[in-house]
Amino acid sequence: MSALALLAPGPTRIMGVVNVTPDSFSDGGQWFDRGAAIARGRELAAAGADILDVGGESTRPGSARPTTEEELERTVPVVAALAADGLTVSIDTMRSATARACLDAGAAMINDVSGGLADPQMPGFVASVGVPYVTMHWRGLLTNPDEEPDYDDVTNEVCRELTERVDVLLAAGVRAEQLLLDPGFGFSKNADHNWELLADLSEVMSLGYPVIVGTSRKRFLGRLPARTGGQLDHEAPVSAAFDRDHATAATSLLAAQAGAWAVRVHDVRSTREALAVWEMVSRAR
Ligand code: PMM
Repeated sequence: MSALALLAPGPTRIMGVVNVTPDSFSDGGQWFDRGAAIARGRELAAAGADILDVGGESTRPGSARPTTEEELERTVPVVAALAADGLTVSIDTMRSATARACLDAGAAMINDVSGGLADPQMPGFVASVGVPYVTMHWRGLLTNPDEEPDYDDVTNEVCRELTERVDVLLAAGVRAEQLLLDPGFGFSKNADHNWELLADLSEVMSLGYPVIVGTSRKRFLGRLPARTGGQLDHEAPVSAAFDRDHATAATSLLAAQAGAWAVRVHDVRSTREALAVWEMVSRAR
């Protein structure tokens, strides 16, 4: 199968997250041990993940970046073990050196949250290897979690900035068929921005590339209106990351209905079941 056959149209794929990090947003430290990370990847595949997204660097605001050596040590053995099982593996990295080593170890695609901005070698490297490449909307490394992002119209600006990245990548020789876009939920966006983007996903789809949506366990899902004593309470407490899987299944279903190529989630089963409900309703029609 050619590397790009992965991008053929079809039902929304589920990308299961395998964070081999001590400090990720929502599952920091849980799968940091190599054996635990491999076991987690197998567990997500058994739960119905189509792709496993292995990452060795946390994108949490203010977290210290690992060295390339540390990132390689975390990711390469996990990618190699999961790929050897015949599973489809994506490498979540901003570094071309890590992407190269993980492709050599059996990864089938590259997921770059910086859209090629963090490593100037990345666009040329992606052109040379020809594999699918996720270009996420990114406005730089976040140092301060409380910094207020600034947009006049978040969807327009995300689409415009993604288009600028696409132009840079195409100019570097990347083929359009390799590209996937991701609006980057939670990256330099406050809760209102994230909800607006989710409402406007069709505009991101209309850019003409397969789209990945990663809302899983993100902070904006932790503050939902609750019903207390029959009243809607808009100041409901923020729930812990692990409590956000129900909301994630709902946002992932909305993303799938808007035409997302894939949804990136930590808890595969809840999203798999939400998508299966839609599938059954579609069949019944
Ligand atoms: N989010 C995180 C990490 N990688 N990749 C893509 N393509 N899209 C995302 O939204 C995204 C990502 C941060 O989440 P995590 O550290 O909790 O996995």
